[in-house]
Amino acid sequence: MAINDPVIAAQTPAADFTIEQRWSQYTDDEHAVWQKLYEQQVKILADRAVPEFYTGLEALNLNDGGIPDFDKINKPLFDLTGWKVISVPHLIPDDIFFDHLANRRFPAGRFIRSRDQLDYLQEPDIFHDVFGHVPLLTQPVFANYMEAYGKGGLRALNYDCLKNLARLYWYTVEFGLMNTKDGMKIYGAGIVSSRTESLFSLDDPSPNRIHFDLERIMQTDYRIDDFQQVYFAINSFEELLDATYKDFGPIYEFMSQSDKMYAVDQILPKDKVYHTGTQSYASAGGRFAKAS
Ligand code: HBI
Ligand code: FE
Repeated sequence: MAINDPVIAAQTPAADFTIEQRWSQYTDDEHAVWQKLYEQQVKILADRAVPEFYTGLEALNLNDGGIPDFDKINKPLFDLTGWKVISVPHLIPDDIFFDHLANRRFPAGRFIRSRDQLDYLQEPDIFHDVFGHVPLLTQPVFANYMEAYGKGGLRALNYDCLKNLARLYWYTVEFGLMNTKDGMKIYGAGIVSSRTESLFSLDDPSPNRIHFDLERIMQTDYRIDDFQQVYFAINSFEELLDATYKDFGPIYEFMSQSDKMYAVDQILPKDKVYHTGTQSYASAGGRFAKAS
């Protein structure tokens, strides 16, 4: 459950798990936490994120001094790609989540992390969701991918292939990298909203960096408690969208028969490898490593 946010606690979510944002009820300190995270993250990111990310930040004016008012940012966002941001109290059931994405509604947590959680939190707060995910929803091809993902998710429910689809989301929407004319850049929300992983994902010799392969990714395990041990890179958002336009049916058929899974640090003979990681970070215990 999200940290004690009284405005969430005062509401009963609707059937689709939405609540009101009630922007006027954020405290000055909550706005200050957003501003601190925003300034820190934009500084750390410098030019490490894809250009479309910064275009989105500007288009939605997310640097307006505090927590964005969804009623305000939904106007330019809807005009650009037909998406809008809705408020939810916490992680919501997969089927409801997919249905929102399939209808161009992005569920964002209403709460913001506390000052003693600035660096790491498990559950997506408004900074992870709105700073991390929403700017790229202004990019038409990525906006189409997110809708296609939602529709694919609804289908996956019928094949019991949810875990495969969750992996695709994880290694693209959350932790994806992209090859650009200026080198490898970040587009995944989980990275752009993380002070430390923004550096680790591109610079550290530890993780593997491999080219995007949809079916391979759908069978690759992932970690939710620490930096990724593998990152997958695309050449463009068009490549990502094209990969989801083919009929997932046969893929689901095949995967629902086999529960084959590749380990997070595994490299396959067919992989197009950009960097073979040392895995030194993970093998030293990662963020749980004893201070030596
Ligand atoms: N709910 N609010 C919220 N935000 C998410 O990012 C989210 C979710 N429910 C399920 C989910 N993500 C993942 O399981 C996706 O891979 C489907
Ligand atoms: Fe996320």
